[in-house]
Amino acid sequence: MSKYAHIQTYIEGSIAVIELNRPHVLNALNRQMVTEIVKAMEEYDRHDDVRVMVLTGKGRAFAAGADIDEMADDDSITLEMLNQFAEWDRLAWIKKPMIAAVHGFALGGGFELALSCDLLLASETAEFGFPEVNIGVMPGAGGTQRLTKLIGKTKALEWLWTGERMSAKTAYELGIVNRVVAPELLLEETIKLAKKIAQQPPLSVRFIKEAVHKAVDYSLYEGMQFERKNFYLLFSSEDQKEGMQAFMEKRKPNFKGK
Ligand code: CO8
Repeated sequence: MSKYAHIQTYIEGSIAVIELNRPHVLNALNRQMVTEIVKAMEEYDRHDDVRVMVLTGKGRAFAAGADIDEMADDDSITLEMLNQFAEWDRLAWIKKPMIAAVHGFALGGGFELALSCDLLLASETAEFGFPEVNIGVMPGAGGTQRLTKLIGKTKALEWLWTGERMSAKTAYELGIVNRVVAPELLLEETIKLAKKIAQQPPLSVRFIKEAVHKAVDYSLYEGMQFERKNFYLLFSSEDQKEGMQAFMEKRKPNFKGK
């Protein structure tokens, strides 16, 4: 029996798959579900067999946002005391690659969850948006920040103010989505990409992720200093010796993540 109530998880080779599992409400994210997602990802981040994580939704949506029924009666003080978004912050500390495989709706908190991942594959049926404005609120788990950093202020404001939904094609054109694929191929294509990344030397993958994330927040100078430290650090790894030796011996490298 699964140890989680609202998600399902499994490991396939070196890939961990986390499925949002409240399909009757389009995977609306209640608080327990968010706790479970963060817990599962943190566990897989420390799991020796896992190199890449894939996040997807069961049923006809990725996630249609925060659970409106659960939060409808909340007041500001309750939210402040719950401090639930502190949990979302922990997603930013996950070191391994996270790929979102999105089909159907990715709205509000669902879109924020997808944006918290490093890469995003979308099915042709995917629809993204921040409809919070339509119900008198606004994104609270990073949406205004992550979307703006990705597509710029002018475009982000229009989507956030109108609350309109964007197609997978538009999301691709805006640079939010890595690839758009046929619905029946979404998970297969995502796992294929995950496996490709999983074959790369894990320490390089990890330090590249760290450095790229710094590029979003740091100045160019600070980012380059950070990158350089990670570059130097990789020369303490067995995989650097193995990778370069294998190149010189014209054979395939065998990376161990050490
Ligand atoms: N919360 C609770 N229940 C939901 C939600 C939701 N966000 N979205 C859908 N459901 C439920 C519906 O109530 C319905 O349940 P029932 O069958 O019992 O009536 C079931 O899912 C199916 O939905 P619909 O019948 O409405 O399906 P449609 O295909 O007609 O419409 C839509 C799909 C367009 C997605 C529609 O359901 C909708 O507009 N949903 C709400 C979208 C929304 O406003 N999302 C933003 C929520 S606010 C938010 O995310 C704030 C983020 C803050 C941080 C995150 C913290 C976790």
